[in-house]
Amino acid sequence: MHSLPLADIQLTDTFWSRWQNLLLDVTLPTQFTQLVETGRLSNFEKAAAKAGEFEGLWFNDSDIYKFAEACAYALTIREAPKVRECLNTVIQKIQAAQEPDGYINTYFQLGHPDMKWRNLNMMHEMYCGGHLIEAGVAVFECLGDRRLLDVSIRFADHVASVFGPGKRLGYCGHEEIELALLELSRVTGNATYRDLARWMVESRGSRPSPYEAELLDPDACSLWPGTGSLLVRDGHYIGEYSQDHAPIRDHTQVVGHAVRAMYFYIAAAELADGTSDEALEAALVRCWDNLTQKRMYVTGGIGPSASNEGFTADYDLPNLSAYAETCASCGLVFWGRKMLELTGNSEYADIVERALYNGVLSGISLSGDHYFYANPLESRGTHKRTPWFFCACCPPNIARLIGSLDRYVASVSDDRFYIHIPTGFRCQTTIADSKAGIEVESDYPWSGKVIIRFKLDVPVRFKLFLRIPEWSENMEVDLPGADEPADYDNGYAVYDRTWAPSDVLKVDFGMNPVWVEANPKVRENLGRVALSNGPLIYTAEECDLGFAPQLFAANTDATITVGKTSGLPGLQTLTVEGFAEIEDDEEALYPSEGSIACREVSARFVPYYAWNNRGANSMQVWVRKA
Ligand code: FUB
Ligand code: ZN
Repeated sequence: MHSLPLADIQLTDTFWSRWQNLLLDVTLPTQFTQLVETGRLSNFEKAAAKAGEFEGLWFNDSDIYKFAEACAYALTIREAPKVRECLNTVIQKIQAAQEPDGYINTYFQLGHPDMKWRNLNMMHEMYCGGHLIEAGVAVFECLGDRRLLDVSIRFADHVASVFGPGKRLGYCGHEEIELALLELSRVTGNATYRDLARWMVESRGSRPSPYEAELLDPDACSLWPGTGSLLVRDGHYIGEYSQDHAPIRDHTQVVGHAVRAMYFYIAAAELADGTSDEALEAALVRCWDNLTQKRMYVTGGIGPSASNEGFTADYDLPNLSAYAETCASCGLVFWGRKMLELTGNSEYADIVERALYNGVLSGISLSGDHYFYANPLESRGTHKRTPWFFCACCPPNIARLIGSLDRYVASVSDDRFYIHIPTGFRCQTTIADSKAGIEVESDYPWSGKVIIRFKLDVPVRFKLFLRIPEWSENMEVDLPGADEPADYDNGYAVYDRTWAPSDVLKVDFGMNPVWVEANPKVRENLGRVALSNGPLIYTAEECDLGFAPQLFAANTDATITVGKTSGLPGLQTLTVEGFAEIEDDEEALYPSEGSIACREVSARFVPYYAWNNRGANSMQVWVRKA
């Protein structure tokens, strides 16, 4: 199965179209201002002029590329002259900065021209180049503009002239180029890029690692003095930080830097797709299962630790100190889509949905111009979204994901049409060699009621695969004229029939608020519960409760009421019953048991993604159970 080209599908629901409109009107214009004001764009001007000092972090070029990619996607949603102008400016600056041999990386061009490709593990040259390629492909496919694609091809050819079988053994410490080369190969039809990507994926983890030599090279290490600290343990090279600990087929767990790991596995899944490489697919499934069954927050956040921006141990999921980088959840969504395409199994779509509606979306403010880098599940009031970061990987990552959301809701394959996320959309595509229009009307994620309308010129026989969400306990279907029940396949309800031109399928997934518990091995959450409703995880904020949510204990037997709050228009809230300790300034530090007074309270919970939009205040996802 594959996603529809972005031009063939439009999100029409009030939930995501709001984010996509914000993307065009607020998010991208304000990001462009940041790219200019922080010197990211002028680094390209300086590189073109071969004069001036590089400003910022050594991988800042990637922010420009991800921004360009997001603009390309956004412009398929609708025309926006300001965004088109920003994109055009960016493309021109990139073109001008590329060296005649195809090399482009303004950090090295401006400050270290003699040190190119010397510290592959930490210096991100191929990582930045990978984002360039993704942008080149997006601008070409979405807008028919080849300029960045040509820059990308020249860069990829340059990389292929230095690295590869019979040449130098080397691959980037931060994966990204592998998946980008695969995209480039798909678009250009040039198998060289695919072969290079495969070689990079397969070479990682072999011994000796090319990074071991880099660690012995003082000049290479001087580029980033912390290079060894993340790769070496007890004096031995480990490589986990960069997933260089073992060859891919021997991977059993997700380790190291979370974003690196996600991008690596995306490429590996793409390589496994369409082949019968069972060992590769098995390794991917093992790592996915380890991640989603033992190392993922209930929000779809991943990578609990700030020190390596990544993974620690099974069930280690601290709430207050959770790193759960926005980029890592974006990466999980990207990888989940590839696993879904590889296996056809709805459990991947379940995780994509979980991450999208929770851990990813919390990364951006409701106003579309403030961001979280880390996405904790508890706050004592010290967290606050900001308009930008010195290390600003997350804002353009979430922008490119919001711009390309349409890729995650539906897919097509020969005589099958898949609906993975039943948000409102309309599309025009070809199914079973016939033109088909399909429209979904829903109020997702606020309601599980969905209407699917078929717009066909003539009756067409095809299979509709409708994902049954993991949270749906009681699905009701109304399909006039259908006398046979649906088949079930890999978590999808399958309707195999000749569809009439104006058929209508109505579904109610039965969305109800539910309390969930964590595996007791997640020690942090013992005796705690989290509130969910359909795809959304809810959270308690002090501004709703009038007291810190840490004082609250939920009565999980009591009725939960669906409502609204004027502070967060358009959102559904859930009001639950429970108890709260009364804080008393006179109370001793250690009073005798039973002497702290409690009162019965109602507590309004809001969707997790929407927390921290009414000022900084205490927040808690996993509340105590009364
Ligand atoms: O290193 C490039 C990006 O910056 C990573 O993906 C993020 O984790 C941040 O370190
Ligand atoms: Zn990030």
